[in-house]
Amino acid sequence: MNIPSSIVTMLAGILLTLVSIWVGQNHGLLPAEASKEAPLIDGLFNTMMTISTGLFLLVVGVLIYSAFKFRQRPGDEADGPPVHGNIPLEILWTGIPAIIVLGLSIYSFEVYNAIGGLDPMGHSPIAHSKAAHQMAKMPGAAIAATLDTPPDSITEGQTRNQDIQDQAVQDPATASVRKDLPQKKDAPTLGTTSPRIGPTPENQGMPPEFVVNATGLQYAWIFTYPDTGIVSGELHLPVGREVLLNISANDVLHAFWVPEYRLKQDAVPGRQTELRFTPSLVGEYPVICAELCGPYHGAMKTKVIAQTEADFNAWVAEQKVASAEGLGAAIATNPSDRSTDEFLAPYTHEMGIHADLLKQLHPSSEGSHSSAS
Ligand SMILES: [Cu+2]
Repeated sequence: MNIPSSIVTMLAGILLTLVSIWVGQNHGLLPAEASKEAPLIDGLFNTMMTISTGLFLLVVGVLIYSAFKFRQRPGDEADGPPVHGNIPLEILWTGIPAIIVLGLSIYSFEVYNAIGGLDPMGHSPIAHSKAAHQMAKMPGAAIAATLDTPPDSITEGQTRNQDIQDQAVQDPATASVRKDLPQKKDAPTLGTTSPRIGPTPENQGMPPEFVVNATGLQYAWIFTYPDTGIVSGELHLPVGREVLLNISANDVLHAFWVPEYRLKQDAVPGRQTELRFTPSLVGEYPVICAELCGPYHGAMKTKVIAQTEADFNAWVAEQKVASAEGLGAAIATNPSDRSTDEFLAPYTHEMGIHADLLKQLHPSSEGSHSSAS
C-alpha cells in the first residue's frame, strides 16, 4: 500500500501538535502555584513549553529522518544535487519564528501587565497616606527637599524613592534593622520607585491590604511588620490578602525570590523596590536570595509561611506576647520607656547583627544611656 506523502505529512503534523500540547500541560517542571499571580506566569510558561516541544520534535525529527533516508548507499560516489537557495522556504522559516516571537512578546507583555508590572509612572499609595503628609511637615523636610530636588521636578502623583524609605523607617523596628545608609535620591528615574511589581489593574489606585518591610543583608532576610512592630526572620502571610513587600538591602544587592509565587524582586542598597501580590495557598515555601551576594549567598534562605487568617492572627498575638515577656524578663521597666536599640537588643543575635551596630545608629540614645548609669 502506498500512502500519498501529503497524507503522511498531515498525520505527522497532527501527532506533533497533540504531543506538544500534552507536554505543555503535563511537563511537571513547576512547583505549586501559591499566589494569585502564579497561574498567569504558568500559562505563559506552558505556552512556551508547547511551542518549543513542537519545534524541537520538528527539527530533530526532520534531522533524524533525513540522516536515515538520504544516507550514503554502498557504491554511491556521486555528488549531491547542486541546490542553491530556496526563496519560499527561506521566507517560511524566517516568517514562522518571527510570528512566534512577536506573539510571545505580546502575550508576556499582557501577563506582566496583569500582575502589576507595567506601571512605570505609578505612584505608591503610601505617599498619599496620612503619615506621609505629616512627614512632609516635619522640621527639615522642606530643607531636605530644596537640597536634593527642585520641587518642580516632582509632578503630582509621583513618589520619590526617598519618601518610601522615610515612610518605611517610621516603623522603629524597620529603622533599627535598616542601617542608616544614605538613600540615593531620585535616581535613575526621577521621582518614582523602581523597579516595582505594583497593584494588579483591578486594584489600581487602592492601598495594599497590608505592608511588610523586607530587608536583605549578608546573609539573611529580616521582615518587619509596621502595623504590629513584629520583627521576624520568617515571612508570615495570611492567604487571600494582598500584601505589599517594601524591599531594601543593607549592604549589597540581594533578590527576594519565592519560586511558588513565581515572583522575584531585587533588593537594592539605598533604594526601595516593591512587590505586591496575593498569596493563595496555605503552606511553607522557600525564600531564596537570587542575587549572588557573597561567599554565603547559597545559605541565604528562609521561608514564607502562608497561613489562614485565624492562624496568622494567632501568630501575631503570640509574637506580641513573646516580645512583651522578653522585655519583662530582661529589665522591669515600661517597654515604652526604652529606646529602639534597647528594645531590639534581645533579638540582635537572631537577626544576625551586632548589638553595637544598633547603638551606632542611635548615638544620642547611647549617650543618654551612659549618663543615666
Ligand atoms: Cu543575598
